[in-house]
Amino acid sequence: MKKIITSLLFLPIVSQANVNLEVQLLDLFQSNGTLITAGSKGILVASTTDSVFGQSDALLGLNLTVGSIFAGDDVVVGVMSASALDTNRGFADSVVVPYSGNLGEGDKLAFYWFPDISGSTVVGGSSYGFYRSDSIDSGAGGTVAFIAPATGSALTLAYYDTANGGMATKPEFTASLTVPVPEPSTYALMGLGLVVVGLMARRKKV
Ligand SMILES: [Ca+2]
Repeated sequence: MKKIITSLLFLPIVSQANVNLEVQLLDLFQSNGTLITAGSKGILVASTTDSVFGQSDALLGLNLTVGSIFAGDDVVVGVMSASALDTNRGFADSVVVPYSGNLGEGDKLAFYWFPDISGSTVVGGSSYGFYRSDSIDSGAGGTVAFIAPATGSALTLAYYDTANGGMATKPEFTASLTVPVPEPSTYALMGLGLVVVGLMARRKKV
């Protein structure tokens, strides 16, 4: 009983374990160098146990919703749609991130954008861009890092390309990476896996 009361007392503190992350990434480009279209998707991701972010086929099939996990420990903490911002095009949104489990202060953050995707799943053949920095002049004054801030605080990640007075160059802001299309052998393996799971489920029933 004492334990339950103690946990109840701690509940309000847990609910305050939020951070506000404001993202302003202006002038992001498609793989062909033209500006991204309005409505294309971007995600803010936290790597919760290591400093490595999943790339390439780790993104295949990823659901672009808050809480999705890929590459073992990378968690989607914000989902955004690109919009027209003055004469630029990019992402401007603020997200509230509750810290819990492995997700917390000091986690590295990164931003991915998917110019070809307007739905909610990453499919093979999609191009994407990846951006993060541990120390860069945002163009808005001061140096900011893509690192999850202390509980209860706010962080603005405002990054512009050099054309807008920022420090990011066009190649950094271009979706030059590609999610590979799964090979037929991968599908075969996946099918085999399903058959095995099906057989195991069947055996359990008997
Ligand atoms: Ca990771």
